[in-house]
Amino acid sequence: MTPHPATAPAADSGPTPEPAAEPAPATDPAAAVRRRARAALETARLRTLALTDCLDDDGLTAQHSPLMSPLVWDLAHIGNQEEIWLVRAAGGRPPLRPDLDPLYDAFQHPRAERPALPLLSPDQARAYAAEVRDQSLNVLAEAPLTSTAATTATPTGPPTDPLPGPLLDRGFVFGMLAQHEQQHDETMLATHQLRQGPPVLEAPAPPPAPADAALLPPEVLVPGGPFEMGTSTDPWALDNERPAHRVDLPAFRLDTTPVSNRAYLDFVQDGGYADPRWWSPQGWAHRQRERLEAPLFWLRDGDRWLRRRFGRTEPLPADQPVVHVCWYEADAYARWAGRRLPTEAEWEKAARHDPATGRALRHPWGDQDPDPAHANLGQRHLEPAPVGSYPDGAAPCGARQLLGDVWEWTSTGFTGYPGFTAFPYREYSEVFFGGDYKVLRGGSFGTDPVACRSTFRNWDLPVRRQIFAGFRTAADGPPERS
Ligand code: AVJ
Ligand code: FE
Repeated sequence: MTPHPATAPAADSGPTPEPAAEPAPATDPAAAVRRRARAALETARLRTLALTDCLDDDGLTAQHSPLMSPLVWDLAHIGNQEEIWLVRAAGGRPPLRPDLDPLYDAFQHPRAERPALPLLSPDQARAYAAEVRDQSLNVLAEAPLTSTAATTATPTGPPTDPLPGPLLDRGFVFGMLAQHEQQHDETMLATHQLRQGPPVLEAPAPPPAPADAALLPPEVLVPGGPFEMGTSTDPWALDNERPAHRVDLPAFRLDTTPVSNRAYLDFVQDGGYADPRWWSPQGWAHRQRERLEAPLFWLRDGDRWLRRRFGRTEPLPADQPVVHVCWYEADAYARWAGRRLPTEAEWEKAARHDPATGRALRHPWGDQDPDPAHANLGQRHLEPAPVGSYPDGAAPCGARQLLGDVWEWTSTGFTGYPGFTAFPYREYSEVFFGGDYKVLRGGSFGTDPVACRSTFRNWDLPVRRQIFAGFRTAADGPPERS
């Protein structure tokens, strides 16, 4: 068996796919934006195709779980969103397939209903996505990519008609669509994990833990004080990450690494799932109703534990971060451990604030783009790396693996920052504000670097376990000496 990367080469796993040189001077900032946008779109498409070309038509049209769409729905939805935003709104071009809009509108059809729709076949969906991509690359080549550029484009597409100027500013809408496709690529990876049947994805194992992993202090102290949360300047940041604002936090302590399978197994073996003291009232009701006894995909085999991962059953690796736990399980574990989940603001301060300069960093390690030494991102490995990995990706506070490996549940519900403005459409974030959704931070091994930074916000319902989510715990810090 020849191991080959399961999915497309990630932008951070070697030379970035370099598109044909633009006939523009190297000093033209628009040319640099175009190159970056084109590379991000191409990386996303290679991954989309890798995740769909590995199954036959039955595997693409089947619904592998009522929680998920058939993969062929994601494929055509990726193309349809790109048509709406890049071809119609940014390019001002006439619609290609306006008849598809209602079929692939996530708000018109819940996931469970999607298999019954008259969807495009796998071949039709591939051809449609490719046709849209041809046009959007033409739009990218021609679009004026500055905030002041006037344009004669007349956006025709639903759901809104935002001004093309802000949409094109520093390539925002191209970055938004690359992130959209990568988000669906992670969703499709979760569908693969839920799918029954022989394995079709392969990837090399992550590197073993570094020598100092066993010597790390269990927690780090983040001193009290203000920091900058969110961003007003990152060109591809999505609306819910904006605007930047000052948040003052008391000192707190945070686990140096995500909670491991070994630590979580202690909770399981201590009877944690049978003791309502550790659970919130809703969490306990949910545990009872669903008879939860361990993370999703764990299997008990006599007195040892196995896990199922992309079609293989293997011993549970004790030193990897726990994954596939819902918010209720994370919250119960934290209470059992005498701790709590971090708030979203605490997580971001740990992942961004540089006390040496007072500046907010784009990533825990600094402003450089992620590379394979920083974090386990981009589907290079199809599992988390051992806790304590990636010393080069450590934050100024000393915490490791804040980006990559597993999404981390926080205690905070999803809402808009002060001064939030929906852009370019309310359905990306705003319609989810104030619901039952909990914020997740940091990204997983399945998240692409383009959709991962210290300001990036993800959210899901507290019962969800099919996402690649784990957590770390926190505690109030000692008061500052004065
Ligand atoms: C940000 C992951 C919660 O999948 O529901 C994809 C991303 N939005 N298409 C989701 C998204 C529209 C979104 N999450
Ligand atoms: Fe979508």
